Parts: sequence; structure tokens; C-alpha cells
Amino acid sequence: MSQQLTIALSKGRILEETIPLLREAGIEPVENIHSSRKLIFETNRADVNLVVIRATDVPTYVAFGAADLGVSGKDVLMEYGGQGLYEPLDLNISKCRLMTAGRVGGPEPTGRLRVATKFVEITKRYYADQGRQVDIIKLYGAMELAPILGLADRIVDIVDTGRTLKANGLEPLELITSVSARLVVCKSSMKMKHALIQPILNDLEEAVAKASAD
Ligand code: PRT
Ligand code: MG
Repeated sequence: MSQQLTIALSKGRILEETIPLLREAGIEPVENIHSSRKLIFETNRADVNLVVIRATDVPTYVAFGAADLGVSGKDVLMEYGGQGLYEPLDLNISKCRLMTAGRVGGPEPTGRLRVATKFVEITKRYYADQGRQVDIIKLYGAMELAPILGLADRIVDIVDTGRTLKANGLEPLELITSVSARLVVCKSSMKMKHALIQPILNDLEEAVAKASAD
């Protein structure tokens, strides 16, 4: 039987920017991904399928080999850890920054800093590297609310234009890392399906170079 490839795509804003890159690399879903409720999509290539899943689930599917390739934000990859994954290509899309933020003109917190975030692992590492002891409060959304209501002194969140922070009386403080979407490859797929995967990596690399030159 000939080999099949499954590519896991992050639903939401990353998906919008991934589809044109895939198309440029010769891979196109046969139906409209945005308007369908399906999770698995056939493409113009009989040997390639796409799955569209929650961004935070992409590394898991790829690391376990349930998908061979994936597209995932660097923030999500850092939070997941690197086990089982190669990260061969920066797709240069969905760019943003992961930052700490606090109230504009807020008082210098005394004692242990309380930090609210959904990026618990990244936040732990960031402050540990600085030798700072902090209390981390896990949230699932609307991090901006935490400093306003006094739940936390700081948040760690994604910033693009900074408008969301500003609208909530917050300001960006420290840059933790720059973020963009990356192509990830399952380590065992890279071995077992190398002949199928390598040309796609090459084509995507060219597609990224072309998009960046436009
Ligand atoms: O909503 P859900 O939790 O299900 O998923 P999600 O929010 O993680 O998905 P989605 O579609 O929002 O995509 C998230 C991924 O896109 C992130 O993991 C990043 O890799 C990337 N990305 C790029 C962003 C942004 N830019 C971005 N601006 N993700 C989120 N934002 C949000 C941010 O959380 C904040 O609320 O936009 C707001 C900040 O934008 P500015 O322009 O106001 O600063
Ligand atoms: Mg969102």
C-alpha cells in the first residue's frame, strides 16, 4: 500500500494564513475548510489529508504520530515542550509577541509576584530563569481582567498591536519571546516517510520565501 500523510492544522487565525501557503506548495483541500463542519479533509493529492483541530492539540497529535505534520504557534509549542517533534520550518505567519503586562501606572508589587496566564509552563520557566519566585494562576481566557480585579499583579499573554492591553488599562512590560507559526514533523514519521515528507518541506520552504518577498 502506498504511504499516506496527515497534516494537522490549527483552527482559527493560523488556519487562514496556512491555507495559502499550502496551496502554493501544491496542496489544496477539495472542499471549503472554513465553511465545513468536518474535521478531516481530502486534498487534491490522494496521499495527503488535512485535519483541522484546536491549536493547543496540534503538538499532541503530531508527537504521537496521529498526524505526520502540523502547523502550530511557537507559543503553543513552547508550552507543550519539544518531545517527539521536529520543528524544521518557520512559516513566518501569525506573528505576535509573548509578553508580561501589568496595570498602567500600577504600584510596584511587594512580596511574591502573582502572575495570571494560560501559558503556565512558559511563565514558570521565564521567572525561574530570572531567579524570581512567583505564584502562577492558571486562566483559560480574558487574562486582561486579572490585574484589573486584583487577581494578579501581572499577566503573561500574546500581544500584537497592543490595543487589547491598552483598552483594558494595561501596558506591555517585558518581551518573553517573539512568536510565529511553525511547521512541526513527527520524529518517527520523518524516518518512516522521509521520501514523502522531504519534498513537501522543500515546497513549503519555497512558498514561505515567496510570500515573504511579496
Ligand atoms: O480561542 P481559543 O483558546 O480556542 O484558541 P486560540 O485563541 O489559541 O486560537 P486563535 O485562533 O486565537 O489563535 C491563537 C494563535 O494565533 C496563538 O497561539 C498565536 O500563535 C497566534 N496569534 C497571533 C495570536 C495573535 N496573533 C493575537 N493577537 N493569538 C492571539 N491573539 C490575541 C491575544 O490573545 C489578545 O487577546 O489577540 C489579542 C492581542 O492582540 P492586540 O492586537 O490587541 O495586541
Ligand atoms: Mg482566541
